[in-house]
Amino acid sequence: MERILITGSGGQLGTVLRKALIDKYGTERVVATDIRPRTDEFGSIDLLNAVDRNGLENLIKEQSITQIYHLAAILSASGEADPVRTWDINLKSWLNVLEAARKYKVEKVFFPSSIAVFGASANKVDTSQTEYLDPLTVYGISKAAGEQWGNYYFSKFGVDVRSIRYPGVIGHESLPGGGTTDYAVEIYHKAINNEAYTCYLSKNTALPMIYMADAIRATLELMDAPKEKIKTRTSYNINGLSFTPEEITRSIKKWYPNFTVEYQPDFRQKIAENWPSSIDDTQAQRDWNWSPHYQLDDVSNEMIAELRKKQNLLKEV
Ligand code: AKB
Repeated sequence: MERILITGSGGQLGTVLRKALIDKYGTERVVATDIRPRTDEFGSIDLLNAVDRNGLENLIKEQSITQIYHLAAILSASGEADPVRTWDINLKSWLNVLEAARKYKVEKVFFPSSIAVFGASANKVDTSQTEYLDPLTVYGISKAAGEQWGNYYFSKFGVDVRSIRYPGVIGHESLPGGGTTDYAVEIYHKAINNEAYTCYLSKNTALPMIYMADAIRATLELMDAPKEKIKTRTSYNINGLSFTPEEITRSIKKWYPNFTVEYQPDFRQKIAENWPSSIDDTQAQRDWNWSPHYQLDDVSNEMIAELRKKQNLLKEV
């Protein structure tokens, strides 16, 4: 009988993963938590600060948790405003989760890593699974260290840790916050409101991205894969799609020919320039059959249709 704990349930990925896990396991088996508690049509998101080790352990014990999805984190751009706090939130909470998983014999633990683990030395095109990691941001450092801690708890204590290095995630269900790849969601919101967009990256900066439906499917497929198939216990590269701000603009113009974008690169440009432009995910393909379904025009098509639907519903209210 699975009992699932999610931390960071109110975040961009957490919002959608929570719904997917509720669909899979039922509301009563999913314990959703966040630093900002709230109640919605799917039930309650309870207050949990994952940095509070006792609070986390008590919840795991009381709720007989069998799987943890630890999504609570501060992302690359906002993390730079307070590096020490970012390290504490991203890494201390992860160590708390790993320790609790070891002590209370949690069956599986999911850790979201990121393309932010790569830095200046990495080959930028088709960056490989085993590329050297020299991250530039404190978020990237915390994810690179977090991957190693996951691997350590797996090899030393047998904790079944599974992890994905997410590219930038694009979805219509929730808003990103504080990332370098957020522009790829913001741009659709501007387009459907017939507004111009000012992009904080330069027009030729290619980054790896993934559509939300693919990101959720990857997470569930990895967590469902037989244990012996999981050969990488740090974190898996996964590929979705790659594009530049200019290319996404061109795609959006197929629906909104008058849409305009201005480029005013800020500090996030440097972060993006040190990340890969595309990802090699051969190992995820081989170990657990990963393959993405959405390419750029598929993403635009669905984002625009879904955001328009939401907009029309709001107008009706
Ligand atoms: C960010 O931009 O910080 C995140 C990520 C790529 O991990 N979306």
